[in-house]
Amino acid sequence: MNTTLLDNKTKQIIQNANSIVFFTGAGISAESGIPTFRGKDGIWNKLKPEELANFNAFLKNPKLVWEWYQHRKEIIHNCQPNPAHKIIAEIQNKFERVSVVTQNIDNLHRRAGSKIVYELHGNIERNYCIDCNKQYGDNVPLKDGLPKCECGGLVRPDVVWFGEYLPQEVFKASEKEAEKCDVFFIVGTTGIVYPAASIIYIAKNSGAYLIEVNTNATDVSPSADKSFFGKAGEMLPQIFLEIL
Ligand code: BJW
Ligand code: ZN
Repeated sequence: MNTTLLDNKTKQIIQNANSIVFFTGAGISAESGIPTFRGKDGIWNKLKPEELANFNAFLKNPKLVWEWYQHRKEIIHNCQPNPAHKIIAEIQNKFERVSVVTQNIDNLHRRAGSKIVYELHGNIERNYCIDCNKQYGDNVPLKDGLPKCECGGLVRPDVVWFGEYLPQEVFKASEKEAEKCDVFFIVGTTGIVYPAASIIYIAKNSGAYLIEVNTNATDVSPSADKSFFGKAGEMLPQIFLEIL
């Protein structure tokens, strides 16, 4: 059976868009095999965020937090971008501007080929020393299992933990993208973590057409102009199949 997903209005709005922003969360990488944070398969059903994703937890037990990130990095390295990441990269030449504002630290948008990617919560591939700020990639020296800089300071993942500021330039640039876009997709996020989620409402208040793609309804759903409930890896390719 040949069913269409898009109503005429949504189709036209997307077709006529100059600038499209994809605001993404853990759900977009779920079909790649990376666990989400919340929900029934979320990693935080088993591990408490306050025990791991904050600076005090790292200072208290750096080995545990470091090993948790190493474990997640290993999972990520064994995963590939899925059709949702790929279609976003594929359409970047079909519109004047396509940008990705992601809360994810997994690098999958770049690996899929997206060129304009704003990482609000950092990137698991990078690390830095908490004392001298020296940047590290994968080459972090370990001393007794602890990630130690040459200055003796602890090295931590370059991600944003609770209570920490988001990278200000990345955040400001994301706000600008949201302000000037025509269509704003919200894909695979609960939209409850701030200030990242505020970008959604900046887009809304600037007049963008909001389209949500999620397996479930979220706090964001009432603000969306259109919601598609289903897997991002199936919904996004289908949407753009009907557009292009
Ligand atoms: C699918 C799918 C499929 C599944 N297809 N869909 C009250 C108390 C304490 C703090 C606060 C408070 N109120 C506000 C705060 C601030 C706090 C906050 O927002 N907390 C809320 C949780 C309440 N925010 C902060 O602390 C931020 N900083 C800050 O505010 O700085 C100012 C400040 C400075 C100094 C002092 C005080 C304030 C920083 C937030 C950093 C968040 N960091 C994390 C960890 C990153 C590193 C890591 O990965 O380890 O970022 S937390 C985690 O949540 C991660 C994510 O990016 C983020 C968002 O999660 P996301 O992406 O939405 O994932 P899920 O799992 O929630 O949702 C997945 C969705 O996908 C679901 O909807 C599914 O249905 C869907 N789905 N499969 C489509 N196949
Ligand atoms: Zn150092």
